[in-house]
Amino acid sequence: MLKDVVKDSPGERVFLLGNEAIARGAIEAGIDVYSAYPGTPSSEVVDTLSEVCRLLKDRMEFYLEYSVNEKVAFEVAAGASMAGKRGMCGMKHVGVNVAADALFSFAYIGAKGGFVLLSADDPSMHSSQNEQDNRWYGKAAKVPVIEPTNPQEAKDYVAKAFEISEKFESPVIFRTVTRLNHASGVVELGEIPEKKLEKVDWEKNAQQFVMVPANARRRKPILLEKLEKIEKFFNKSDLNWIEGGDSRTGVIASGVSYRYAREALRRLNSDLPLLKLSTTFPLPSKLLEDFISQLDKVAIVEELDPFVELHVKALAKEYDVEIYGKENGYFPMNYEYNVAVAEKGIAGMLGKSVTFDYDSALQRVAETSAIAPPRPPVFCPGCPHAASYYALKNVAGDEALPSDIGCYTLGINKPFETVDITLCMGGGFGTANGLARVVKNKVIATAGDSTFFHGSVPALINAVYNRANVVFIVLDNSTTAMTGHQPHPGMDKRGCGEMPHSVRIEDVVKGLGVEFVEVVNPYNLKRMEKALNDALNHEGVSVIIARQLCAILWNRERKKKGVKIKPFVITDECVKCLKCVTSFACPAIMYDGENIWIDEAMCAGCGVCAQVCPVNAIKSSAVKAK
Ligand SMILES: Cc1ncc(C[n+]2csc(CCOP(=O)(O)OP(=O)(O)O)c2C)c(N)n1
Ligand code: SF4
Ligand code: SF4
Repeated sequence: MLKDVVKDSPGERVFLLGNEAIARGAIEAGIDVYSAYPGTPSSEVVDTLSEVCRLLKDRMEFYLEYSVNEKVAFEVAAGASMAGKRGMCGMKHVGVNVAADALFSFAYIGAKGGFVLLSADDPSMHSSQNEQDNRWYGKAAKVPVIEPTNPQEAKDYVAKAFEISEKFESPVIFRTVTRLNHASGVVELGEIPEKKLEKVDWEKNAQQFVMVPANARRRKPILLEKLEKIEKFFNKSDLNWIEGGDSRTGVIASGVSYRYAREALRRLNSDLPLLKLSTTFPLPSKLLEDFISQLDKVAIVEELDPFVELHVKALAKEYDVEIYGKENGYFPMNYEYNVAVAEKGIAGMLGKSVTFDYDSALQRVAETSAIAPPRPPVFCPGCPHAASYYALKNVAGDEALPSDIGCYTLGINKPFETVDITLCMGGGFGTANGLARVVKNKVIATAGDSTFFHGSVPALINAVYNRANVVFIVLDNSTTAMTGHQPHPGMDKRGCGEMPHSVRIEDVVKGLGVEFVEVVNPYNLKRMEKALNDALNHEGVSVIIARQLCAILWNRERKKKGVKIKPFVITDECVKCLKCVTSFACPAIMYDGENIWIDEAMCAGCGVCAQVCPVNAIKSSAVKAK
């Protein structure tokens, strides 16, 4: 809880979420700058620090911002580091793809003040479009990677990451996974430093900071030298250790898989030597060699790719040790691990049976899930995106409908089916550019407001410049809803509570020279449909900004102001045609096969269903009461 994150009582043990522990680690490390673009499972770190930034202003001053995207977030923290300050940035795994251009060159430049990049990976894709193993980014960009294995380490290792970054003048990737970000555990608190965010004089050093080829060529050997030194350091680092007994059979486990492997060994009543790895790049070859040289058999437990396994295989050529990993089928290549996965693989190596019939248990879970009513995610009652999609569905024929990532991706589902493509953030407007050149159909692309700022603007510029014939709809609910309602440049909020200068989407669009720009409230279905028809008749780029506050925030806002939400009701005039259920499907509208009614506790009072009803049977309770 937030109160524990800011608690000034070193030594006290508190219960923290993994992401809160990382936030506390950043405080104890005395960060100067934290920048982030939200994304599950990383978001609670920036959201927590955004509160902390205000609460600890007088004790531990730092600058926090929600950046427009991950690349900018990376560059904000890198800028601070180049000035000698401690900079940290946070993002989900795919965010690192966005920031990668800056990451690769910053590795050459190197960190002056400590620099830590939090990469929150999502094995099993709980909330992601893919499953990628960002340890490869360390190897590809030549940047050290450290991985905590529980909430205590999640806190403690932030400061260690900064120390490593400063000692070797290198950015450090702090790689976590969902099971750690969203797990809770007991964490012993350290000290909160007393510091002000004091500005320093900028020290020019073009040879280091300006990556023209001549300088980059000079920096490359320096980078390689650093890696060698870091590897030597990691060989002796207290982030890694060996535990367990003496045996010619052992286990290597990295990141959270160490915790699964440990528990699996306990269940198997086996005291095998276990090498815990938290420095996954550069891998500590000496430590690994010393370990495997004593073994006949070794199991490697790591989620996702065979990252450690491939390295150990290369080392093992010198030794007579059999490797039990992913490549010979003892451990899976995909999805997140758990104790069962670890136990099965280790038991397989030992030729033992598992201690519990995991397969039957999983079978029972599957059978039970199959009889539970399906609960697909749905738009909230009153969601403005649902209204936009209803209008779009009414107007659209066979148009191609590329979309993007946000709450509005739910338009993939019935009854809307208005999402034909979701690639990556910004990819909706981007793919629209390509489709417009090769499909006979008109192209209507949708993107949320946060997504617009994040990655859609260059694609919009591209469409204007190349004269594409496309309709772009910005589904502007005035927030980044999907990841927890974080601020973005279009909003009147900033990370640390300061007054923002918000950027109006229509100003951006008009400034780019788009001739057709309309701002519409999608709750007004007729106006939304008219805007869509007009846009479809327009030759060239047209932009509709469908603006209505996210219903969750609208409800909160009204509650705060003491404004009573007036629900809608279905009157006796209802002819049970069920149009509101089958073609709009607001979750506040209930139908039990016989009766149809609106749940007044759920209804947001948006009035869209009243416009959907063909016989005007749905009315506001405010009107009905008169
Ligand atoms: C590169 C990348 N960064 C972050 C995310 C996480 N993410 C998914 S949707 C989204 C933004 C959604 O906001 P918006 O576009 O305004 O749509 P809303 O959810 O408000 O409807 C974010 C940050 C992601 N999927 N990819
Ligand atoms: S959180 Fe807001 S934007 Fe997302 S589905 Fe609910 S109402 Fe719509
Ligand atoms: S007014 Fe109608 S559409 Fe809007 S939230 Fe209530 S039931 Fe749903």
